[in-house]
Amino acid sequence: MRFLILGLLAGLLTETFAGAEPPFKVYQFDRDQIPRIDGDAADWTMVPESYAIGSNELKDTLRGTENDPKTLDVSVKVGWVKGLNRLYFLYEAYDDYWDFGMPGMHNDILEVMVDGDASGGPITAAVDPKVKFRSWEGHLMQGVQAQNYHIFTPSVEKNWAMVWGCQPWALEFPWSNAAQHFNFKHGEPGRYTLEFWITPFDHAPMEGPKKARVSQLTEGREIGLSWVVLDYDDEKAGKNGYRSFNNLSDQTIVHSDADQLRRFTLMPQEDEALRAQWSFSIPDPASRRVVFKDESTGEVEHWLWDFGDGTTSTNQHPVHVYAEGGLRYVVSLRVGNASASNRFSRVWEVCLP
Ligand SMILES: [Ca+2]
Ligand SMILES: [Ca+2]
Ligand SMILES: [Ca+2]
Repeated sequence: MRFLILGLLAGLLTETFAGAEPPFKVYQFDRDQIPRIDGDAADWTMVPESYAIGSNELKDTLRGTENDPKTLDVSVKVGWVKGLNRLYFLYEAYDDYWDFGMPGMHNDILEVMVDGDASGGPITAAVDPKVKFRSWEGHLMQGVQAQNYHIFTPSVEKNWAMVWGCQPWALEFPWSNAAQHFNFKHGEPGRYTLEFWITPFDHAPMEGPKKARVSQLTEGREIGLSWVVLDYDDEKAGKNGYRSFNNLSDQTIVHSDADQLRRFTLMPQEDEALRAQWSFSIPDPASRRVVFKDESTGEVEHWLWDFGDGTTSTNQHPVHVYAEGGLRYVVSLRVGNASASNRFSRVWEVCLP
């Protein structure tokens, strides 16, 4: 009995501890700074080093060993863009033996698992005792509510990744895109750069993207995400012959179980510039009542709305009733603080009967 209680307590403590780990950060790119997927990392230099996740965070959970940067040294940065449901990645790696001479799974691999709504649960059938792993039923559930990408690093004479499940369409544009840069040959040491984006799905069935539900990425939200670097260093080692299993999670089963993913926060922009922005709605056109919503960014201290009918407001989110109908209102919002100001207008968008 005492052992049972101790066991339960240890379980609780472990769970609390895992849950208490601070989340990693996903960098928010401005919409005019979206990375170009070309294998050139120059458009990531603005991302602070506090966003980089290095080899020191990885452990070989199969062998219980620390990563040796002389044989493999990697860095990953993850980004997002408000309004796009995509996760952007920059993967920079040194390997003393790049292994990509075979057409199948034997290849240096970055394995990325993503659970866009952080629901947890199975990624593959390996964790569901009700479903036979190598069965058609198992195949149809894999990758549906959280996805696992085996990304071939480098990919030569094969598709850029394998998505472990029934949704190979997720490897196609515009659901994903990838570009790599390297100049080593098979078996050589060297540096490798990969840029890619993937789309996280709450539901990604075999039927294809029309039946899929894309995860909605919003500022401040936490997602489930993790990766494992499978370091193959010799083609003679054969199937599953990787030298190390470099895991960002402390659980090997993370490849199949979204409960074991790390938490990542979709961050607001760093040092956000002062920029006026707003939206509006007209719930009942006949009343000519317009609901304005301030969406400006930066340190706003004051607002000045010009409704285009000769009236103004200094409220942040004003509601304005137009005396006359019209199709040609120009509405603007000027925002400001002690050192800067910015204006944003919408021309002939507010239309009333
Ligand atoms: Ca680029
Ligand atoms: Ca999910
Ligand atoms: Ca290798």
